[in-house]
Amino acid sequence: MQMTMKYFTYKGVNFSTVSYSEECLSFAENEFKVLDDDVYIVTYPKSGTNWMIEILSLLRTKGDPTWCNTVPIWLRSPWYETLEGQSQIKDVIVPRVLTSHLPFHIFAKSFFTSKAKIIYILRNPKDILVSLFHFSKILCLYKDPENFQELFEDFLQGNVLYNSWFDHVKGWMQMKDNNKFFFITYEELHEDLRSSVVRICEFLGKDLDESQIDLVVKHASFNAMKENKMSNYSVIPQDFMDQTKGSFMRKGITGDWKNYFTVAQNTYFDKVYQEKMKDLNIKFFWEQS
Ligand code: PPS
Repeated sequence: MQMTMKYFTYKGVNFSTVSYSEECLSFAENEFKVLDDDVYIVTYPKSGTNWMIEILSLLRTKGDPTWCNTVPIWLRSPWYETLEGQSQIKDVIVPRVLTSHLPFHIFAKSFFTSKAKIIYILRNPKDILVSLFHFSKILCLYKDPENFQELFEDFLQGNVLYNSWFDHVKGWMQMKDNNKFFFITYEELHEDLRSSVVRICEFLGKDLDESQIDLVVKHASFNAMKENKMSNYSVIPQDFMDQTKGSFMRKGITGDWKNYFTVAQNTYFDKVYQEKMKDLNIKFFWEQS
């Protein structure tokens, strides 16, 4: 039976009543204590969050997959703003790698006076929309849209969990010149995972040799993660994520939007994109062709 999921807003941002409360969001914003050696993976949903968790897990073990193969991905790097995440954090190995989908304006205040680092991942929003369309059918947090057009409109209006992709990106890009902040696109990871891993190591000050980097690349591949039951969400309860209706590790490709968008939808999306992003002086990977 499909239940109608209820959203509530915290400081103008949509959250689901499953996994979030006013109190846990206020705690995440105002009281959560960021540690100087923390690393945060921050993303708009469906941008490659779990891919980065896997990469950073493997960097910690210098390419040895044992930890990734034995501990669920969400326990290795919990979402610090969720109810579940806040109870899991006490068991996280230090130095902590934590995850968040929060927009810039409600991120942990203590981050800004700490030495902690952020890795922000971006992805072509057209592919995010397609990924989200499928994910909405399997994760209980989301309203399941009637059809693609309904989600298409909601996405462009920011009438979705975590609100507008445009606002998320523009908010976080205020940090782009800060040396505690590193951003990379899903498309760059996809095109050249090895050199992306090398750049991530440089940002984090990690010193892995060539063969260790090769192991990270091997075990963070789409197929390796899809096969790894600790990373493919097959061990999560079905009433939370129902993978009989689709896979979390769905396709892992770039440009899948071309299989979903009509010509009219694409033209409209581009128009909204250009209008919303016109003041941001960055050309992203997917805009270059
Ligand atoms: S979530 O639910 O917001 O945390 O989702 P997120 O992890 O950000 O994004 C899920 C999409 O990332 C794809 N993915 C990968 N692609 C390539 N390689 C690897 N290793 C990989 N791991 C995850 C995953 O398949 C989702 O994208 P789609 O387009 O749906 O396949």
